[in-house]
Amino acid sequence: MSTDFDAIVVGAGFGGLYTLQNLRRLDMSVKVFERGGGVGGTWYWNRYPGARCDSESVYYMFSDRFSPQILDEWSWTERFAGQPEILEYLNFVADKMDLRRDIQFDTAVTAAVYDEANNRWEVTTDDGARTTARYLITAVGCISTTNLPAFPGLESFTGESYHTGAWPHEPVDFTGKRVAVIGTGATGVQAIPEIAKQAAQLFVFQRTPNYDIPARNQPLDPEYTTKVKQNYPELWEKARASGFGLPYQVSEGSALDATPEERQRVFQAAYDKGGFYIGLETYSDFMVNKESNDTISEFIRTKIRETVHDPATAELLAPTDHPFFTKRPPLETGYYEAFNRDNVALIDIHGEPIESITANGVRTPVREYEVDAIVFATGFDTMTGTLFKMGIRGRAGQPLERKWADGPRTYLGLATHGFPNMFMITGPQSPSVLSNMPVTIEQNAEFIAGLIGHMRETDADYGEANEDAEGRWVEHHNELADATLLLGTNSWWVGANIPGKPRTLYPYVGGVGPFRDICADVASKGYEGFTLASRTRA
Ligand code: N01
Repeated sequence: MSTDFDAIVVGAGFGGLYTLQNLRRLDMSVKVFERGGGVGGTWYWNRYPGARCDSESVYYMFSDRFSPQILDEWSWTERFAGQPEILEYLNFVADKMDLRRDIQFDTAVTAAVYDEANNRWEVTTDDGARTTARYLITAVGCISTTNLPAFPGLESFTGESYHTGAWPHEPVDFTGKRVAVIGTGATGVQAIPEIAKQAAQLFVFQRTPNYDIPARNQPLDPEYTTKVKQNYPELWEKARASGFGLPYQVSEGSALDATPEERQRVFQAAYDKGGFYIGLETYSDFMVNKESNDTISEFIRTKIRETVHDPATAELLAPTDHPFFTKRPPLETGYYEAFNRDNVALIDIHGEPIESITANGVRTPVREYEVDAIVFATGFDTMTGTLFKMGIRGRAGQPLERKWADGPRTYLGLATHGFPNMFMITGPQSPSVLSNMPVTIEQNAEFIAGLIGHMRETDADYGEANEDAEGRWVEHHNELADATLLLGTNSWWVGANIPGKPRTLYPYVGGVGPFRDICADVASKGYEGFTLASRTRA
């Protein structure tokens, strides 16, 4: 078996699968390493009850660029697909395109070292094997390293414990059990209503309330799906040119230009439509204008107060410490209604901090909450966590985590100076998590394949982002970030959920369409900002 390839790709989720296909189109030999036992990435690991996509399923898939046949053959059953259906889709894609033969499952990368003398990457995996390749492409996802906070006594708990991001493959039955859920981000918000239906008693530990928006999920009408399929060419173009990778009708105006009555009507219509329409199709300045943001924040708070019967619980669930959309707003299905059930109680960690995890449950200054199971919905070390775990060493043995000690430094989020021939899918400082991921992933993978194809055509085998181009990108990225309200809110978008992590905006806020235009411009100028050369000794 060969241990030397043209390219090594890490990860077999949306990003890895599309990258593999694009590199095959260049006739390259490719090896994909995947930590999980199957394809799917996020959708392989996140099997918690209620796990569902927050992008509308008809747009959360590969476009015709991957395979017109797959686009035509696959039909979703729900407006927002559940985890099992998305995993089924990715398996369908892998089978149809015969992708598995290049993927080694159950294999984690433990080191990836650039060998300067030979201009190759040497990758070590947890089976002890060493594999080399000219190119290293990381498609490790943005939200793939779980965060389990170091609660005192964590190890002493004798009941069942789960992290939503590493859920067992068999369904977990909470029927008749006392359960604690810690965390109320997008994941907790999806899991809580489902667990509440089974558990005898559910204690929800909340640190920060979110502005949760109703998803309004429903079965998809086949007629609607057919219509979407007929319009796909136009819809994909619109999504690619848009701010968030979705073909929505984005408003240009400020909420402050509307009368209160007009605003109420616009908000209500988008709220009734469900999903992210309320953030994307109403007014355009929520991320940059606090006063405008106050109007929508209050609208959602009012909805929370109207839904939750107990006024004290409603007040705890209504966020007042940050503006709407400065943290990722979760989509909810029956989340607020769950708190109207007799078996569900909300514990505000600010008023009643978690002192420790005990053998029997969770202890606060008020009491010990005895439970049979604890579900940690405590999120992830996003954007950089997985990259840092891979032992990536660039020129002169420089560790990636040392280069990025004060925050990521990238060129277009796709490459970083000092790490030649290494490219990233949805890396920090690219639109990534501020977009509908498949649209962004396609753009990233196509840019990288285009760059490698160009190098091969021009007999270059060494491609590195220049330091000055990187510096200008970081400056541009930060300038845009500074103009928003995002840095003022504690969220994982700015690394605030992980103690000691540099506080900076990790995803690029300039929008999917403008980012695509910038990349196209870079490519049209012979990949301006990259040093492309022939370095390999004969
Ligand atoms: O993680 P989170 P998540 N003590 O970091 C709390 C995506 N996603 O897994 O807000 C007590 O958002 C933490 O509190 P706070 C989506 O992009 C996508 O829910 O930091 N609590 C928070 O409540 C999402 O944003 C889909 O104050 C602690 C929670 O744990 C991202 O995944 C579906 C704590 C963590 O929330 C991550 O969501 C679901 C501590 N020490 C998720 N530490 C799709 O649609 C943390 N918390 C594709």
